[in-house]
Amino acid sequence: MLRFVLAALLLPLAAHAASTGSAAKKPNILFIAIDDQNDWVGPLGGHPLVKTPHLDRLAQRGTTLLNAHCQSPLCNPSRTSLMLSLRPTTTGVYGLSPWFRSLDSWKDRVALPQYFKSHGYRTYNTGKIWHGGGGGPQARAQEFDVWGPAGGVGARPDKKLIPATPGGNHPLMDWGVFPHRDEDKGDHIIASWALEQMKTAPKDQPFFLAVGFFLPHVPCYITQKWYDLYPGDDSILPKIKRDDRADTPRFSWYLHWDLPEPRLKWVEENKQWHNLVRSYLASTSFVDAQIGRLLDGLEASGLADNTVIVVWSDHGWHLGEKGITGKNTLWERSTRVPLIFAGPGVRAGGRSTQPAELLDIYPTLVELAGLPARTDLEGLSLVPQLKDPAAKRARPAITSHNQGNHGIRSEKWRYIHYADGTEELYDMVNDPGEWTNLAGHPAHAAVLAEHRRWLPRLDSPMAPRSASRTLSYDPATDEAVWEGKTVRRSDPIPGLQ
Ligand SMILES: [Ca+2]
Ligand SMILES: [Ca+2]
Repeated sequence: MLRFVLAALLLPLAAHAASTGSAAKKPNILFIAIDDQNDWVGPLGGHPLVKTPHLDRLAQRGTTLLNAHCQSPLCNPSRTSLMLSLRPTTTGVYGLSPWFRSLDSWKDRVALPQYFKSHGYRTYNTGKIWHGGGGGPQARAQEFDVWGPAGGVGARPDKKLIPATPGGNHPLMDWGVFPHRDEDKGDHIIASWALEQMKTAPKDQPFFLAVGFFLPHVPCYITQKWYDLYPGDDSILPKIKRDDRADTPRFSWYLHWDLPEPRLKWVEENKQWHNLVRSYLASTSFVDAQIGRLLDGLEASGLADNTVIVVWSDHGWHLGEKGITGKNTLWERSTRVPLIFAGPGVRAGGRSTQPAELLDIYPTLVELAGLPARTDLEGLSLVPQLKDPAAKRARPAITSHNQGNHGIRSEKWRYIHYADGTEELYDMVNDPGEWTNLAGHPAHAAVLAEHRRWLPRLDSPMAPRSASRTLSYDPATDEAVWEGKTVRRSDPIPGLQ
Protein backbone atom coordinates (compact mmCIF):
# COMPACT_ATOMS: atom_id res chain seq x y z
CA MET A 1 0.00 0.00 0.00
CA LEU A 2 2.71 2.42 1.07
CA ARG A 3 4.70 1.58 -2.02
CA PHE A 4 1.67 2.29 -4.19
CA VAL A 5 1.07 5.68 -2.51
CA LEU A 6 4.71 6.68 -2.96
CA ALA A 7 4.65 5.58 -6.58
CA ALA A 8 1.48 7.56 -7.17
CA LEU A 9 3.08 10.62 -5.59
CA LEU A 10 6.31 10.27 -7.51
CA LEU A 11 4.91 9.46 -10.93
CA PRO A 12 3.54 12.90 -11.77
CA LEU A 13 6.81 14.48 -10.59
CA ALA A 14 8.83 12.17 -12.78
CA ALA A 15 6.57 12.82 -15.75
CA HIS A 16 6.89 16.55 -15.22
CA ALA A 17 10.65 16.35 -14.95
CA ALA A 18 10.88 14.33 -18.13
CA SER A 19 8.71 16.75 -20.05
CA THR A 20 10.80 19.77 -19.07
CA GLY A 21 14.12 17.97 -19.19
CA SER A 22 15.02 19.24 -15.72
CA ALA A 23 15.73 15.81 -14.23
CA ALA A 24 18.56 15.25 -16.67
CA LYS A 25 19.80 18.81 -16.82
CA LYS A 26 23.19 19.20 -15.27
CA PRO A 27 23.72 22.23 -13.02
CA ASN A 28 25.55 25.25 -14.32
CA ILE A 29 28.80 26.13 -12.55
CA LEU A 30 29.64 29.71 -11.56
CA PHE A 31 33.31 29.54 -10.62
CA ILE A 32 34.49 32.75 -8.96
CA ALA A 33 38.13 33.41 -8.09
CA ILE A 34 39.55 36.27 -6.04
CA ASP A 35 43.25 37.11 -6.23
CA ASP A 36 45.35 37.41 -3.06
CA GLN A 37 42.25 37.55 -0.84
CA ASN A 38 43.15 36.46 2.68
CA ASP A 39 40.63 35.55 5.39
CA TRP A 40 39.50 39.16 5.80
CA VAL A 41 35.95 38.43 4.60
CA GLY A 42 32.76 38.37 6.68
CA PRO A 43 32.12 34.61 6.59
CA LEU A 44 35.66 33.79 7.81
CA GLY A 45 35.79 36.47 10.51
CA GLY A 46 39.45 37.24 9.84
CA HIS A 47 38.97 41.01 10.26
CA PRO A 48 36.41 42.51 12.65
CA LEU A 49 35.56 45.54 10.51
CA VAL A 50 35.48 44.13 6.99
CA LYS A 51 32.29 44.71 5.01
CA THR A 52 31.39 41.93 2.56
CA PRO A 53 27.57 41.82 2.55
CA HIS A 54 27.36 39.79 -0.64
CA LEU A 55 29.75 37.05 0.47
CA ASP A 56 27.74 37.05 3.71
CA ARG A 57 24.52 36.35 1.84
CA LEU A 58 26.21 33.73 -0.33
CA ALA A 59 27.41 32.03 2.87
CA GLN A 60 23.81 32.03 4.15
CA ARG A 61 22.71 30.32 0.94
CA GLY A 62 25.56 27.82 1.04
CA THR A 63 28.34 26.25 3.09
CA THR A 64 31.60 27.92 4.12
CA LEU A 65 34.78 25.91 4.62
CA LEU A 66 36.22 27.87 7.54
CA ASN A 67 39.50 25.96 7.57
CA ALA A 68 40.35 25.99 3.85
CA HIS A 69 43.94 26.44 2.72
CA CYS A 70 45.80 26.91 -0.54
CA GLN A 71 48.33 24.29 -1.67
CA SER A 72 50.88 26.97 -2.48
CA PRO A 73 51.06 30.60 -1.28
CA LEU A 74 51.61 31.97 -4.79
CA CYS A 75 49.43 32.48 -7.89
CA ASN A 76 50.81 30.11 -10.53
CA PRO A 77 51.44 27.05 -8.33
CA SER A 78 48.21 27.52 -6.37
CA ARG A 79 46.06 27.81 -9.47
CA THR A 80 47.86 24.97 -11.25
CA SER A 81 47.22 22.76 -8.24
CA LEU A 82 43.56 23.76 -7.99
CA MET A 83 42.79 23.37 -11.69
CA LEU A 84 44.54 19.98 -11.96
CA SER A 85 43.83 18.71 -8.44
CA LEU A 86 47.50 17.86 -8.08
CA ARG A 87 49.86 19.05 -5.38
CA PRO A 88 52.80 21.33 -6.19
CA THR A 89 54.93 18.58 -4.69
CA THR A 90 53.62 16.31 -7.46
CA THR A 91 53.93 18.70 -10.42
CA GLY A 92 57.10 20.51 -9.31
CA VAL A 93 55.39 23.80 -10.21
CA TYR A 94 56.34 26.13 -7.35
CA GLY A 95 57.23 29.44 -9.05
CA LEU A 96 55.52 31.95 -11.33
CA SER A 97 57.00 29.85 -14.16
CA PRO A 98 56.67 27.42 -15.87
CA TRP A 99 53.20 27.18 -17.41
CA PHE A 100 52.41 23.52 -16.65
CA ARG A 101 51.54 22.62 -20.25
CA SER A 102 55.15 23.31 -21.21
CA LEU A 103 56.10 20.26 -19.10
CA ASP A 104 56.06 16.84 -20.78
CA SER A 105 54.53 15.18 -17.72
CA TRP A 106 51.48 17.47 -17.58
CA LYS A 107 50.94 18.91 -21.03
CA ASP A 108 47.94 16.64 -21.74
CA ARG A 109 46.51 16.63 -18.24
CA VAL A 110 42.72 17.22 -18.26
CA ALA A 111 42.11 20.41 -16.30
CA LEU A 112 38.85 21.11 -14.47
CA PRO A 113 37.07 23.14 -17.20
CA GLN A 114 38.22 20.68 -19.88
CA TYR A 115 36.63 17.84 -17.93
CA PHE A 116 33.34 19.73 -17.80
CA LYS A 117 33.61 20.49 -21.51
CA SER A 118 34.10 16.79 -22.23
CA HIS A 119 30.77 16.19 -20.46
CA GLY A 120 28.74 18.63 -22.50
CA TYR A 121 29.43 21.96 -20.83
CA ARG A 122 30.15 25.20 -22.62
CA THR A 123 33.06 26.82 -20.77
CA TYR A 124 33.71 30.54 -20.36
CA ASN A 125 36.63 32.44 -18.87
CA THR A 126 37.00 36.08 -17.96
CA GLY A 127 39.62 37.71 -15.74
CA LYS A 128 42.35 35.76 -14.02
CA ILE A 129 41.76 32.05 -13.59
CA TRP A 130 44.99 30.65 -14.99
CA HIS A 131 48.12 32.57 -14.10
CA GLY A 132 49.54 33.75 -17.42
CA GLY A 133 46.22 33.70 -19.27
CA GLY A 134 45.99 30.02 -20.16
CA GLY A 135 49.23 29.70 -22.08
CA GLY A 136 48.77 32.81 -24.21
CA PRO A 137 46.39 33.79 -27.04
CA GLN A 138 47.34 30.90 -29.35
CA ALA A 139 47.01 28.08 -26.84
CA ARG A 140 44.20 29.24 -24.60
CA ALA A 141 41.36 27.89 -26.76
CA GLN A 142 42.10 24.41 -25.44
CA GLU A 143 41.47 25.60 -21.85
CA PHE A 144 38.07 27.33 -22.30
CA ASP A 145 35.59 27.64 -25.21
CA VAL A 146 34.93 31.33 -24.82
CA TRP A 147 37.33 33.99 -23.59
CA GLY A 148 36.06 37.34 -22.33
CA PRO A 149 37.95 40.42 -21.17
CA ALA A 150 41.20 39.83 -19.28
CA GLY A 151 40.28 42.29 -16.52
CA GLY A 152 43.24 43.21 -14.36
CA VAL A 153 43.90 46.62 -12.86
CA GLY A 154 41.92 48.77 -15.27
CA ALA A 155 42.02 52.51 -14.54
CA ARG A 156 45.34 53.55 -13.03
CA PRO A 157 46.94 56.83 -12.01
CA ASP A 158 49.63 58.57 -14.10
CA LYS A 159 52.28 57.72 -11.53
CA LYS A 160 52.57 55.68 -8.34
CA LEU A 161 50.64 56.97 -5.33
CA ILE A 162 53.12 55.82 -2.66
CA PRO A 163 56.86 56.51 -2.23
CA ALA A 164 59.35 54.41 -4.20
CA THR A 165 59.43 50.90 -2.70
CA PRO A 166 62.64 48.97 -1.99
CA GLY A 167 63.96 46.44 -4.48
CA GLY A 168 63.40 48.45 -7.65
CA ASN A 169 60.13 50.34 -7.00
CA HIS A 170 58.01 47.58 -8.59
CA PRO A 171 55.01 49.11 -10.44
CA LEU A 172 52.53 46.72 -8.77
CA MET A 173 53.58 47.81 -5.27
CA ASP A 174 51.10 50.65 -4.97
CA TRP A 175 47.83 51.48 -3.27
CA GLY A 176 45.49 54.28 -2.31
CA VAL A 177 42.74 56.57 -3.55
CA PHE A 178 42.64 58.35 -6.86
CA PRO A 179 39.59 59.63 -8.78
CA HIS A 180 38.28 57.20 -11.40
CA ARG A 181 35.06 55.44 -12.37
CA ASP A 182 34.17 52.05 -10.90
CA GLU A 183 33.05 51.05 -14.40
CA ASP A 184 36.63 51.44 -15.63
CA LYS A 185 38.07 48.92 -13.16
CA GLY A 186 38.97 45.52 -14.61
CA ASP A 187 36.84 43.70 -12.04
CA HIS A 188 33.73 45.69 -12.96
CA ILE A 189 34.32 45.03 -16.66
CA ILE A 190 34.64 41.26 -16.25
CA ALA A 191 31.55 41.07 -14.02
CA SER A 192 29.54 42.92 -16.68
CA TRP A 193 30.75 40.49 -19.35
CA ALA A 194 29.88 37.49 -17.15
CA LEU A 195 26.37 38.87 -16.58
CA GLU A 196 25.92 39.12 -20.34
CA GLN A 197 26.94 35.47 -20.79
CA MET A 198 24.37 34.34 -18.22
CA LYS A 199 21.68 35.99 -20.35
CA THR A 200 22.89 34.77 -23.73
CA ALA A 201 24.31 31.29 -22.97
CA PRO A 202 22.59 28.50 -24.95
CA LYS A 203 19.57 27.22 -23.01
CA ASP A 204 20.08 23.62 -24.07
CA GLN A 205 23.63 23.35 -22.71
CA PRO A 206 24.94 23.79 -19.16
CA PHE A 207 27.67 26.38 -18.66
CA PHE A 208 30.87 26.51 -16.65
CA LEU A 209 31.46 30.24 -16.20
CA ALA A 210 34.81 31.18 -14.63
CA VAL A 211 35.19 34.75 -13.39
CA GLY A 212 38.59 35.70 -11.94
CA PHE A 213 38.72 38.96 -9.99
CA PHE A 214 42.03 40.81 -9.73
CA LEU A 215 41.62 42.83 -6.52
CA PRO A 216 42.63 42.93 -3.71
CA HIS A 217 45.90 41.98 -5.44
CA VAL A 218 48.19 45.03 -5.50
CA PRO A 219 48.01 47.70 -6.79
CA CYS A 220 44.97 48.37 -4.58
CA TYR A 221 43.64 51.43 -6.41
CA ILE A 222 40.28 52.48 -5.09
CA THR A 223 37.88 55.42 -5.12
CA GLN A 224 36.97 57.52 -2.10
CA LYS A 225 33.53 55.91 -1.73
CA TRP A 226 35.03 52.48 -0.98
CA TYR A 227 37.90 53.87 1.09
CA ASP A 228 35.36 55.68 3.27
CA LEU A 229 33.82 52.35 4.32
CA TYR A 230 36.73 52.06 6.76
CA PRO A 231 38.17 54.31 9.49
CA GLY A 232 41.69 55.66 9.14
CA ASP A 233 42.71 54.86 12.70
CA ASP A 234 44.47 51.96 14.42
CA SER A 235 41.24 49.95 14.69
CA ILE A 236 41.76 48.62 11.17
CA LEU A 237 45.32 47.36 11.74
CA PRO A 238 45.91 43.64 12.30
CA LYS A 239 47.11 42.67 15.77
CA ILE A 240 50.80 41.89 15.64
CA LYS A 241 53.55 40.88 18.02
CA ARG A 242 56.61 43.07 17.64
CA ASP A 243 59.24 40.37 18.20
CA ASP A 244 57.18 37.64 16.55
CA ARG A 245 60.08 36.39 14.42
CA ALA A 246 62.33 35.86 17.44
CA ASP A 247 61.14 32.23 17.69
CA THR A 248 60.74 31.45 13.98
CA PRO A 249 63.71 29.74 12.29
CA ARG A 250 65.99 31.83 10.10
CA PHE A 251 64.90 29.57 7.24
CA SER A 252 61.39 31.09 7.47
CA TRP A 253 62.92 34.25 5.95
CA TYR A 254 64.25 32.29 2.97
CA LEU A 255 60.68 31.64 1.78
CA HIS A 256 60.25 35.36 1.10
CA TRP A 257 63.89 36.37 1.01
CA ASP A 258 64.09 39.24 -1.42
CA LEU A 259 60.79 40.49 -2.82
CA PRO A 260 59.09 43.61 -4.20
CA GLU A 261 56.54 43.43 -1.35
CA PRO A 262 57.87 45.79 1.34
CA ARG A 263 58.55 44.71 4.91
CA LEU A 264 56.44 46.21 7.69
CA LYS A 265 59.49 48.28 8.66
CA TRP A 266 59.37 50.19 5.37
CA VAL A 267 55.57 50.47 5.46
CA GLU A 268 55.65 52.04 8.93
CA GLU A 269 58.63 54.31 8.25
CA ASN A 270 56.81 55.66 5.20
CA LYS A 271 53.51 56.04 7.05
CA GLN A 272 51.77 53.61 4.71
CA TRP A 273 50.40 50.99 7.09
CA HIS A 274 46.93 52.49 7.54
CA ASN A 275 46.75 53.40 3.86
CA LEU A 276 47.69 49.87 2.78
CA VAL A 277 45.26 48.14 5.14
CA ARG A 278 42.44 50.53 4.28
CA SER A 279 43.06 50.19 0.52
CA TYR A 280 43.14 46.40 0.80
CA LEU A 281 39.89 46.31 2.82
CA ALA A 282 38.25 48.76 0.38
CA SER A 283 39.35 46.57 -2.55
CA THR A 284 37.87 43.51 -0.82
CA SER A 285 34.54 45.34 -0.48
CA PHE A 286 34.70 46.40 -4.14
CA VAL A 287 35.17 42.80 -5.30
CA ASP A 288 32.38 41.75 -2.93
CA ALA A 289 30.09 44.22 -4.70
CA GLN A 290 31.00 42.68 -8.08
CA ILE A 291 30.17 39.24 -6.69
CA GLY A 292 26.87 40.75 -5.56
CA ARG A 293 26.18 41.82 -9.14
CA LEU A 294 26.79 38.24 -10.31
CA LEU A 295 24.47 36.81 -7.64
CA ASP A 296 21.74 39.33 -8.58
CA GLY A 297 22.18 38.51 -12.26
CA LEU A 298 21.90 34.81 -11.58
CA GLU A 299 18.65 35.37 -9.66
CA ALA A 300 17.24 37.61 -12.38
CA SER A 301 18.08 35.07 -15.08
CA GLY A 302 16.12 32.35 -13.30
CA LEU A 303 19.21 30.12 -13.23
CA ALA A 304 20.02 30.37 -9.53
CA ASP A 305 18.23 27.14 -8.55
CA ASN A 306 20.23 25.10 -11.03
CA THR A 307 23.64 26.70 -10.63
CA VAL A 308 26.42 25.58 -8.30
CA ILE A 309 28.46 28.57 -7.13
CA VAL A 310 31.95 28.32 -5.72
CA VAL A 311 34.01 31.28 -4.53
CA TRP A 312 37.70 30.82 -3.75
CA SER A 313 40.92 32.80 -3.45
CA ASP A 314 44.29 31.49 -4.61
CA HIS A 315 46.08 32.33 -1.31
CA GLY A 316 46.18 34.95 1.42
CA TRP A 317 48.25 38.05 2.10
CA HIS A 318 50.11 39.49 5.09
CA LEU A 319 49.53 43.14 5.98
CA GLY A 320 52.14 43.50 8.71
CA GLU A 321 51.79 40.18 10.53
CA LYS A 322 55.21 38.60 11.17
CA GLY A 323 56.91 41.79 9.98
CA ILE A 324 56.03 41.51 6.30
CA THR A 325 53.52 42.32 3.62
CA GLY A 326 52.73 39.83 0.86
CA LYS A 327 52.40 36.08 0.44
CA ASN A 328 55.01 33.29 0.30
CA THR A 329 54.72 32.07 3.88
CA LEU A 330 53.36 28.91 5.49
CA TRP A 331 51.41 30.83 8.14
CA GLU A 332 47.65 31.22 8.43
CA ARG A 333 47.39 34.72 6.91
CA SER A 334 49.07 33.43 3.76
CA THR A 335 47.38 30.00 3.46
CA ARG A 336 43.83 30.49 4.77
CA VAL A 337 41.39 31.43 2.03
CA PRO A 338 37.68 31.95 1.43
CA LEU A 339 36.03 28.79 0.08
CA ILE A 340 32.24 28.91 -0.18
CA PHE A 341 29.90 26.62 -2.12
CA ALA A 342 26.20 27.25 -2.76
CA GLY A 343 23.47 25.78 -4.93
CA PRO A 344 21.90 22.37 -5.51
CA GLY A 345 23.33 19.70 -3.19
CA VAL A 346 24.79 22.23 -0.72
CA ARG A 347 23.36 22.88 2.74
CA ALA A 348 22.30 26.47 3.43
CA GLY A 349 24.11 28.23 6.26
CA GLY A 350 26.66 25.41 6.78
CA ARG A 351 29.97 26.26 8.48
CA SER A 352 32.61 23.53 8.57
CA THR A 353 35.80 23.72 10.64
CA GLN A 354 37.19 20.57 9.01
CA PRO A 355 40.44 21.10 7.09
CA ALA A 356 39.83 21.67 3.38
CA GLU A 357 42.14 22.22 0.44
CA LEU A 358 41.71 24.15 -2.79
CA LEU A 359 42.56 21.04 -4.80
CA ASP A 360 39.34 19.56 -3.37
CA ILE A 361 37.30 21.92 -5.58
CA TYR A 362 37.80 19.77 -8.70
CA PRO A 363 36.39 16.48 -7.30
CA THR A 364 33.70 18.42 -5.38
CA LEU A 365 32.32 20.10 -8.50
CA VAL A 366 32.52 16.81 -10.41
CA GLU A 367 30.39 15.15 -7.75
CA LEU A 368 27.92 18.03 -7.42
CA ALA A 369 27.42 18.03 -11.20
CA GLY A 370 26.95 14.26 -11.28
CA LEU A 371 29.88 13.70 -13.66
CA PRO A 372 31.85 10.43 -13.49
CA ALA A 373 34.32 10.53 -10.59
CA ARG A 374 37.99 10.59 -11.56
CA THR A 375 40.48 8.35 -9.83
CA ASP A 376 43.58 10.37 -10.68
CA LEU A 377 42.87 13.48 -8.60
CA GLU A 378 44.75 14.22 -5.39
CA GLY A 379 41.89 16.22 -3.85
CA LEU A 380 38.97 14.72 -1.91
CA SER A 381 35.36 15.68 -2.58
CA LEU A 382 33.95 18.08 0.02
CA VAL A 383 30.38 16.94 -0.65
CA PRO A 384 30.17 15.19 2.78
CA GLN A 385 30.93 18.55 4.48
CA LEU A 386 28.58 20.41 2.13
CA LYS A 387 25.77 18.15 3.37
CA ASP A 388 26.92 17.92 7.01
CA PRO A 389 29.50 20.49 8.16
CA ALA A 390 30.57 18.24 11.04
CA ALA A 391 31.45 15.30 8.76
CA LYS A 392 35.05 14.33 9.55
CA ARG A 393 37.86 14.76 7.04
CA ALA A 394 40.49 12.07 6.82
CA ARG A 395 43.44 14.44 6.59
CA PRO A 396 44.76 17.92 7.34
CA ALA A 397 45.31 20.72 4.79
CA ILE A 398 48.81 20.90 3.34
CA THR A 399 50.56 23.93 1.86
CA SER A 400 53.97 23.72 0.18
CA HIS A 401 56.30 26.54 -0.84
CA ASN A 402 59.13 24.99 -2.83
CA GLN A 403 60.60 21.56 -2.17
CA GLY A 404 60.98 20.66 1.49
CA ASN A 405 58.87 23.46 2.99
CA HIS A 406 55.42 22.42 4.14
CA GLY A 407 52.65 23.66 6.42
CA ILE A 408 50.27 21.07 7.89
CA ARG A 409 46.98 22.52 9.20
CA SER A 410 44.73 20.24 11.23
CA GLU A 411 41.61 21.32 13.09
CA LYS A 412 43.59 22.56 16.09
CA TRP A 413 47.23 22.90 15.08
CA ARG A 414 49.59 24.31 12.49
CA TYR A 415 52.86 22.46 11.99
CA ILE A 416 55.60 23.81 9.68
CA HIS A 417 58.62 21.93 8.42
CA TYR A 418 61.38 23.79 6.55
CA ALA A 419 63.84 22.22 4.13
CA ASP A 420 66.73 22.56 6.61
CA GLY A 421 64.79 20.49 9.17
CA THR A 422 63.69 23.37 11.41
CA GLU A 423 60.10 23.38 12.63
CA GLU A 424 57.26 25.42 14.06
CA LEU A 425 54.13 24.36 15.90
CA TYR A 426 51.18 26.57 16.84
CA ASP A 427 48.13 25.98 18.97
CA MET A 428 45.54 27.56 16.66
CA VAL A 429 42.77 27.49 19.28
CA ASN A 430 44.63 29.39 22.00
CA ASP A 431 47.13 31.24 19.79
CA PRO A 432 45.32 32.09 16.52
CA GLY A 433 47.95 34.74 15.70
CA GLU A 434 50.66 32.05 15.70
CA TRP A 435 52.79 34.07 18.09
CA THR A 436 54.33 31.28 20.18
CA ASN A 437 56.28 28.54 18.45
CA LEU A 438 55.80 25.37 20.51
CA ALA A 439 57.94 23.06 18.35
CA GLY A 440 60.73 22.80 20.93
CA HIS A 441 58.46 21.86 23.85
CA PRO A 442 58.69 18.19 24.90
CA ALA A 443 55.05 18.32 26.03
CA HIS A 444 54.00 18.50 22.37
CA ALA A 445 56.09 15.59 21.07
CA ALA A 446 53.01 13.50 20.27
CA VAL A 447 51.33 16.35 18.38
CA LEU A 448 54.52 16.93 16.39
CA ALA A 449 54.76 13.25 15.51
CA GLU A 450 51.12 13.11 14.41
CA HIS A 451 51.60 16.10 12.09
CA ARG A 452 55.01 15.08 10.73
CA ARG A 453 53.46 11.95 9.26
CA TRP A 454 51.43 14.11 6.86
CA LEU A 455 54.50 15.63 5.22
CA PRO A 456 54.20 14.84 1.49
CA ARG A 457 55.92 11.56 0.64
CA LEU A 458 56.37 12.73 -2.91
CA ASP A 459 58.28 16.02 -2.59
CA SER A 460 59.43 16.83 -6.13
CA PRO A 461 62.24 19.23 -6.96
CA MET A 462 61.25 22.26 -8.98
CA ALA A 463 60.23 21.57 -12.59
CA PRO A 464 62.46 22.60 -15.52
CA ARG A 465 62.43 26.35 -16.31
CA SER A 466 61.12 27.23 -12.86
CA ALA A 467 61.51 30.92 -12.07
CA SER A 468 60.33 33.65 -9.71
CA ARG A 469 60.04 32.96 -5.99
CA THR A 470 61.92 29.70 -6.30
CA LEU A 471 63.97 28.32 -3.43
CA SER A 472 66.19 25.27 -3.23
CA TYR A 473 68.36 23.96 -0.42
CA ASP A 474 71.38 21.69 -0.27
CA PRO A 475 71.80 20.12 3.19
CA ALA A 476 75.38 19.03 2.35
CA THR A 477 76.55 22.64 2.08
CA ASP A 478 73.76 24.30 4.09
CA GLU A 479 73.26 26.66 1.17
CA ALA A 480 69.91 27.94 0.02
CA VAL A 481 69.38 29.38 -3.44
CA TRP A 482 66.66 32.01 -3.80
CA GLU A 483 65.77 32.97 -7.37
CA GLY A 484 69.17 31.74 -8.56
CA LYS A 485 71.20 33.55 -5.89
CA THR A 486 73.00 31.80 -3.03
CA VAL A 487 71.89 32.68 0.49
CA ARG A 488 74.18 31.90 3.42
CA ARG A 489 73.54 31.79 7.15
CA SER A 490 75.48 35.01 7.71
CA ASP A 491 73.76 37.09 5.03
CA PRO A 492 71.73 39.98 6.43
CA ILE A 493 67.98 39.62 5.89
CA PRO A 494 66.96 42.04 3.11
CA GLY A 495 64.71 44.91 4.15
CA LEU A 496 65.40 44.73 7.87
CA GLN A 497 68.45 46.99 8.10
CA1 LIG B 1 47.37 35.41 -6.25
CA1 LIG C 1 56.65 34.26 17.45
